[in-house]
Amino acid sequence: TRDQSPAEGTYELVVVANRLPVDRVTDDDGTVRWQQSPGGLVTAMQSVMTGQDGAWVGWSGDPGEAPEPFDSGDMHLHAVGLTEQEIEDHYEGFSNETLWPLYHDVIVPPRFRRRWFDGYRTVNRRFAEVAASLAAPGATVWVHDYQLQLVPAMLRELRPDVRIGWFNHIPFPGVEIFAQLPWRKHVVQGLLGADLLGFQRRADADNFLRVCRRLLGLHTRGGTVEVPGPGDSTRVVRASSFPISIDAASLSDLARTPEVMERARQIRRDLGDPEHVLLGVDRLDYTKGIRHRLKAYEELLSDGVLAPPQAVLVQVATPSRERVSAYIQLREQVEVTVGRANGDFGHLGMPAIHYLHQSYGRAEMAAMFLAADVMLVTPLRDGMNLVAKEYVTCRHDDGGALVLSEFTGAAGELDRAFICNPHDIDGLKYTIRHALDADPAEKRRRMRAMRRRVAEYDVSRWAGDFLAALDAAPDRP
Ligand code: ADQ
Repeated sequence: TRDQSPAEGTYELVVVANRLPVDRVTDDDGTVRWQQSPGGLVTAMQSVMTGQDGAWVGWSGDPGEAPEPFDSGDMHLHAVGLTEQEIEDHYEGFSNETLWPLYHDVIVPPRFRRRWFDGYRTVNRRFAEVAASLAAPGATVWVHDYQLQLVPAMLRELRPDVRIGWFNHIPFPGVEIFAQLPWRKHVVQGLLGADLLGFQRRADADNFLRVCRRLLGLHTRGGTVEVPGPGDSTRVVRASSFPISIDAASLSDLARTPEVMERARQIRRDLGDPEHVLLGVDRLDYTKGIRHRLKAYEELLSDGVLAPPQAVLVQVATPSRERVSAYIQLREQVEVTVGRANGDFGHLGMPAIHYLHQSYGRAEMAAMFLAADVMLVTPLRDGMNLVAKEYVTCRHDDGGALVLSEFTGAAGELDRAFICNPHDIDGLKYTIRHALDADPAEKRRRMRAMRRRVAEYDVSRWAGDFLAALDAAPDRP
């Protein structure tokens, strides 16, 4: 029990993310309970929050008033309420129709609407206020992702005593692209409220530093930005890279269980015991290169290089952002392509492509990874891509082969994959064939090297490195 001003809380570590780490589920008998969300961020933070006095600020996922704060395990969970209109403006609008395409190389045109930015600012302020009310004096606050880029500066204004870190899960674009954003200065100034800005790749951090120089005329030196403060004072903000990872040990253990290994064999039998099983697993998102992958596969079928029943492609496409028009369009395009390929190249009981627009549990995903001879990870742009890391982690048999786009963050670490440029359809076809036909000993060597990398640099290393760097960030308050 320490002396506190009413504006201060008691939590030494506060995580601020778009979503809470739990989902509300309603059981058959109508009772409502909270269940841990499957996402990697939740697992990552659990390893650093265990035994800590930690709080998590996030949206519940439903419109309307926020549920009362509650405790879950070692964490205090504080929900932020969003109205229908705020979900439309802040989340679906500015976050997913403006920032998401802008930060992913404008694969689809970003839409700039003033009302959306107003909503973004209002919601960011609400998150900042809740975080400010929960943080203990001198606490550490870790803000996540592109939905909350204004929070660092808003929070610093309310609570200059806390350490503020922000991590970007998606790419940070080059200055020529970022410059399109009408509110570019607001966003950069929002971020510069932090002590440490974390990015997936060095290149993303460098893009941010260039934006600071070119658009705000700030001075940068050795990965830091000098931010003018009151009078002659300057604050120093560091921008570094921390490639996110997965809980490799627990996934590897899961993939070794007899149940998962038997399920993997069953999946191959269900597919008709083909010689080659190819697999894609993505959120149904235009950044993931699903159309390019299907195009290449369809051409391999029509060239007669691959044919069912010897070869099958399984494409799992998780439902995502289903109210945003670019996603509705993408779904139609993908489903037309799959339908055409099956119509042209399938046989009774033997489709060329098995398409699944569904979510699965971790064990089923691990079994699919174990069953796949070639994993196709072909995004046009991706901050990291955890599916690539999950695939190699499940391959304790050193089997399989990973085809990986050079435009993923993961390609920086998994450079022993079969690297491809998904825009180059001939090149992609060649790389898929190469991954199928390469010498098995060579494939095992590649797989071992990639598995080693992910096992060493796992998600708790990622979170630990970020928090250590935040603790050591240049300007202690
Ligand atoms: P995402 O764009 O969602 O993440 P990714 O990194 O691949 O992309 O993570 C997706 C996760 O969802 C994986 O753990 C995967 O196993 C799981 N998943 C996918 N389809 C599923 C299904 N049908 N059923 C069950 N689980 C499924 C964003 C960025 C990435 C960055 C991560 C983390 O876009 O670049 O790697 O955040 O920072």
